Amino acid sequence: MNKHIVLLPGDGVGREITESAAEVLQAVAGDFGHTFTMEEQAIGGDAIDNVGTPLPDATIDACRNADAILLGAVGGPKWDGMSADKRPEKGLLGIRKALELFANLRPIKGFPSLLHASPLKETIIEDSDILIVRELTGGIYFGTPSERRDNGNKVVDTLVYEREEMERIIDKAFQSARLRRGHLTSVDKANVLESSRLWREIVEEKKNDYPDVTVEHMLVDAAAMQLITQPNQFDVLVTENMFGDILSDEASVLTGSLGMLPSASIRTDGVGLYEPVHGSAPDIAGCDTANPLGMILSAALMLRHSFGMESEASSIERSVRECLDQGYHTADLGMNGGQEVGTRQMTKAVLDHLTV
Ligand code: GGG
Repeated sequence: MNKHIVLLPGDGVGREITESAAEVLQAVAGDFGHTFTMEEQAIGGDAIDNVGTPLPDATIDACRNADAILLGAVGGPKWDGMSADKRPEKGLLGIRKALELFANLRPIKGFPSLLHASPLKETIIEDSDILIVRELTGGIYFGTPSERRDNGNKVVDTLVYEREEMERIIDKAFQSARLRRGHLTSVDKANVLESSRLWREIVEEKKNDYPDVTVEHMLVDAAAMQLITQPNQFDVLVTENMFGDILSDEASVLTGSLGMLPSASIRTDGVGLYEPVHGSAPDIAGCDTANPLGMILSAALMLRHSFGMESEASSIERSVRECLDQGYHTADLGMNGGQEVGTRQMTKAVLDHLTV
């Protein structure tokens, strides 16, 4: 197959890890007889510096015409003082919105050889396997007004959701649960928020369409606690934008490091965007110490979800598992023993362990 991929390295460690993923993808293309053409475009702080806006039109156009998009990370203290429309994160939120990528799938899958690296190793399960389905294009990250008033002493953010925005993500979560262990946990704050009460009503309506899926509701504060204390009760967890952002970062402790988590941002059809859950880690940018595995695993998700290349995706995931089993680890994984390696060496290890 011939596929065209847009690379959006972004800021901080984004460039290093995007290069790693691109190399792995080219190796997989060679192994399986595909041709992947790749084109780089600017986003985030990188785009602000070079073009004056976090999301240039050329980036949106290229993404619209691509078969899939791989994004590194955006943000950094360099742009902290910028006005709201000149912040790197505006580029990330903007591309998700422009492409209507409303469903963010964040698989939380443990690698057995990393379990001892987690600060919660006493409570986690050997084979943690949770899918967090996060609504990605609505809620408080997008509502207007979002501004300062009274000389900056009063702030307003706005949480808006349309019923349809909730319905489509809840449907996606039910469909995902049906393909997994058949259990859906819907997370909200229905004791306080009107938006959560509508969310809960919709889940109740929808559950009649999915009789093979068991459903429970959980308040977000309880979910935050139980993700850590009883993670094995969860199969698919669905929630709105901000709750999903926070809970999925929290859930990363189950895998040993935020650096391990991939994500897919998709719509019902059309192009998908794949990125690691972690941010730009500006403190280690350019140091060759960033963990590239969240990004490499995002490339595997891309092969599976956007291109239907199951064997190719599995070959990457197998290689990552093999590398970790052999003790290769980046500094964030905090393992005792084995070989601590940098971004480049970890990428090379993954390349070396690829099998068809
Ligand atoms: N690769 C993820 C990334 O760059 N995260 C930074 C960020 O702005 N996150 C907010 C979000 O994912 O909504």
